[in-house]
Amino acid sequence: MKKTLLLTMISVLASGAAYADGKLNIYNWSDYIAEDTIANFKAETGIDVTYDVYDSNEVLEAKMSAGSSGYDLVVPTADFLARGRQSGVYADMDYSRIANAKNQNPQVQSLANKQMQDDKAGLVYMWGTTGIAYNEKKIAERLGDNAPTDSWGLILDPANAAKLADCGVAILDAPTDVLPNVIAYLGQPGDTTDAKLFEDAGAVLNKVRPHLRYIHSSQSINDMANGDICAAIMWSGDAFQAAARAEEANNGHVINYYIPSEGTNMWFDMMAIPADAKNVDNAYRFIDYMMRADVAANNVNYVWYASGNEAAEAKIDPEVLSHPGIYPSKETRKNLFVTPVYDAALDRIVNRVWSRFTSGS
Ligand code: N2P
Repeated sequence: MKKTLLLTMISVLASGAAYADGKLNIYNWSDYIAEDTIANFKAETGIDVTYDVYDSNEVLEAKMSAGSSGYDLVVPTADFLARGRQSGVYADMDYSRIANAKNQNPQVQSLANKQMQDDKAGLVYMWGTTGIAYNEKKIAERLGDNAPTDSWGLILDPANAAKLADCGVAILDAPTDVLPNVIAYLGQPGDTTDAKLFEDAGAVLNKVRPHLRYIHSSQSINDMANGDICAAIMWSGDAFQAAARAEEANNGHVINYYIPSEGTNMWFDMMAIPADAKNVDNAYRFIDYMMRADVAANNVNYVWYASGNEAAEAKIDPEVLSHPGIYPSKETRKNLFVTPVYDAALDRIVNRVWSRFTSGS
């Protein structure tokens, strides 16, 4: 009895740090944080972190709308956060509790706030674009010098998709990141809310559908790096992570990413606190930690997405900071649009068009 008590006391003391400050449950995008960030945070604070990942706003939204997710910190894209805020799923962000919020880039944050029409929803973690990643050699072999590696047409023109089918074409399973860009490809404004244009975009995708290897949002990083697919609609940083993995593996695959000249959406992923979060103090401690310039820079240097954090820039690799695909030039930014938050009626149409496309019916 005595011995058990002693042993219990010793183990409580030994793991004291881990229990003293409680828990924190995080739900973030896959491939979206440096490898050592969570371990460093645990070591510094003693907070016991559970870190889960998703690759779809729809999956996150379903979990959040159902309630009692158990998560204290999640990272929805701004349009999804805005809809969640309207239905009371997310708490107000109290910036007075985040000393390092001063590090935020005011322009980027205000673009996101403007999109959400809300300045208490959360802080931009990373932002990026949606574009096309491709395997230089495999595309040249199949499309020659005429490969339109500046256009959505590389994948959205069925004649091209058919020629690339054997080396593998993939599209993100992300309706709100794909449909607006198909609309831009059709020469229409990507920030439209016109239901008819979404139906038109669906028709374009349905023609390409037979030539696709898959529609998935996180599988393409490794597949592109290994040469198992050759062209994919991807998010910027994921494409660069694929390029980096191919380079590290020294497997001869050169992966490029471009922002199509017809334009693309610029999106913002937001650190947000669910209204029913149990470990709110720890969520704020984590956000404040993530907003430290050195921590934010370490994350960017690993994931190759642009940071919402301006103070981090001094510590970001010059190669990343000057990369036109990550921090687009003024010229390219002219082609970027921010989609409005869709209302329930348009959201239904978007989902209907999308499920017709993904199910191939
Ligand atoms: C990270 C994908 C995050 C971008 N792998 C989606 N907004």
